[in-house]
Amino acid sequence: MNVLLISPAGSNLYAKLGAQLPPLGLGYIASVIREHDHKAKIIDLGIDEMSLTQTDIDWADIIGISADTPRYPEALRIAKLIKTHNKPVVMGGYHVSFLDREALETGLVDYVVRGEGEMIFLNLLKTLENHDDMKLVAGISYLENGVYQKNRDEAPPHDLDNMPFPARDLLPIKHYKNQLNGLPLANLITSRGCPFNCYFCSSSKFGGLTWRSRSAVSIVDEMEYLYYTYGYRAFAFMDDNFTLSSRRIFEFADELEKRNLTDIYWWCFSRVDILVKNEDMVKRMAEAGAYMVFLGLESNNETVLNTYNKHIHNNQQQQAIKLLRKYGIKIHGSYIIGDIHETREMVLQTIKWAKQVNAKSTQFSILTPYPGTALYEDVEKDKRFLHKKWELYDGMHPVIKLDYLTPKEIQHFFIKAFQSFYLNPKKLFHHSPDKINGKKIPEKSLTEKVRSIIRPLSVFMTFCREINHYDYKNIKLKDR
Ligand code: B12
Ligand code: SF4
Repeated sequence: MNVLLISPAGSNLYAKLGAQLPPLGLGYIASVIREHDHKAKIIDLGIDEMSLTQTDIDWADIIGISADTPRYPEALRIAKLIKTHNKPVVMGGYHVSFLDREALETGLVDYVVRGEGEMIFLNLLKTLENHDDMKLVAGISYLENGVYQKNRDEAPPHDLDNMPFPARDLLPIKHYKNQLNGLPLANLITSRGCPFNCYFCSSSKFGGLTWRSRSAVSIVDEMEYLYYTYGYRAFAFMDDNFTLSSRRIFEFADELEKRNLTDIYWWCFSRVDILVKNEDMVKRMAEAGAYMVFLGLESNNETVLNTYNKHIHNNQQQQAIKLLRKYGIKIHGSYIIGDIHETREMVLQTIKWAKQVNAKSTQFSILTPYPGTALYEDVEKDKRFLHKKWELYDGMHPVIKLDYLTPKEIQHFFIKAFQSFYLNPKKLFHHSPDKINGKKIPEKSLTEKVRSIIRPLSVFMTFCREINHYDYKNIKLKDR
C-alpha cells in the first residue's frame, strides 16, 4: 500500500525556538513497513507547514498521523482535511494511545494504534489489504457501526536490534539544524520502556515497565552510519534510560574506541540514583565523549519529590551533580513547579536551588497531567482540570487547580524561574572552558559565542510572549 505518514507542526515555544528533531517514531514505522513491500512517505510539517500537497494525499492509500498531547488539535485539523479526500486516517502516538475513544468519536479518525506502532500498523495494513477481520489486529481501536471497539493490547517490540534503523532518507534531514556545542547533532533511540513509573510521566504505561535495549554494537552501527552518511559528530540519545545498564555503557564505550569514533560528543537522559551508584560508569561515559546529561532534578523539596514517586532524594541529587562535574560532564537541569499541594515557599525553594545548581542549561516545566499518568487520573477524579485545551498542555501553561496557588501565580513563578536563571549576567557572559575529562572540545566560532549570549535572551523574550496568551481570570479556584 502507499502510506503517507505525517508529523504535525507544534505551535508552542519548542517549535518557535526551533527545537526540531526528526520524528524517529514515524521513521521506524516507515522503515518497518518498507521491509514488507509497502511504500512510505513522511511529511514533517514542523519543518515546512506547506509541505503537504494534494499530490501526496492523492498518492496515498492510507494516511497515518502522529499525536502527542500538545499537537493533538493540529493532528485533528489535518485529519479533517484528509477526510474531505475520503482517505482512511490512522492516528498513533502518546495522546491517542490513552484517549483513543475520544479521537475516534470525533469522526475524523478511522483507527487508533495504541503504543509502539511498528508491528501493529503493519498488521493493520495487511488486514486492510486482505479484507480480514479487524478484531484480530491487537493494539488497535476503532468504531464498528458506531460502536467503540478496543482490541487487546499488543506487546511492544522486544528485539530492538532486529528493527531496521529509522528511515531518515524519507525525512528532510538537511533542514534539522540541531547542534551540540556547534557540532551537527543527530537523535537516536537505543532503548524503550521504563521501570520507574513516576507520578507525572506516561513512559512506563506507554512502553511498559520492562526496559528493552539495543546492544552496543547496534548503537554504534547506527552512529557510524550517521557519521559517515550525513557527517554528524554529535548524538542525542533520546531514550528515557540510556544509562540504566552500566554494563551496556562500558560495552558502548569500548565499541566506540574499537571503531575509532573518538571525535564525537553525545548527550543523554539519566537519573540521579543510577549515576551515584556507578561512579566508574560516569568516568567511562566522560572518556567516551559524554558532553551533557539531562537530569530530572524536579524539586528541591523532599515532600514534593515523594509525591512525584521518583524514588530520589536531595542527597542523591547533590551527589550526582558533584559526580558529573568531577568528570567534566555538563548538566541540563529539568525542574517542575506547580505540584497540587505545593506552596509558594516550596516553589521559591526550587527556583533558588536551580540558580545555585547553575547547570549549563535549565528547563522549568509546569506540572502537566498527560493522559496515561497517575497524575491525570487524580486530577480527573478530584475535578481539578482548569481546561482541556490540549495545545496548552506543553508544560508552560497552568492546567490544574492547585490548593495554594492560583494559575496567575504559577504563571508568574514560571516566568520568574526562567528570568532568574537566564537573565543572570553571570550566566550570559560566563564561558566555562569546554573540556570533557581533560580532553578539550572544539573551540566555538565567534558567531557561536555571540549566539550563546543572544540565545538565552531570545528564549526568554519568546517565552514571555508565549506564556501570556491565555486568560485565567474567569477560572474559579478552590478556597485557599
Ligand atoms: C525527542 C522528544 C522531544 C523532542 C522532539 C520530538 C521528536 N521530533 O522526536 C522535543 C525536545 C522537541 C520535545 C518536546 C516536547 N516534548 Co517530547 N519527547 C521526546 C522523547 C524524549 C523521545 C521521542 C522519541 O523519539 N521516541 C521514540 C519513538 C520510537 O517513539 P514515538 O515517537 O513515541 O513513536 C512511536 C509511537 O508513539 C507510535 N506512533 C507515533 N506516531 C504514530 C503515528 C502512527 C500513524 C502510528 C501507527 C504510530 C505512531 O509508534 C512509534 C514507533 O513505535 C519522548 C519520550 C519517549 N520516550 O518517547 C518525549 C515526549 C514525547 N515528549 C513529551 C512532552 C510532554 C514534550 C513537551 C510538551 C515538553 C515537555 N514539557 O516535556 C514538548 C512539546 C513538543 C510538541 N510536540 O509540541 C511527552 C509526551 C506526552 C504526551 N502525552 O504528549 C513525552 C512522551 C515525554 C514523557 N514521557 O512525558 N520532545
Ligand atoms: S520520568 Fe523518567 S524515570 Fe520517571 S517514568 Fe518517566 S521516563 Fe521513567
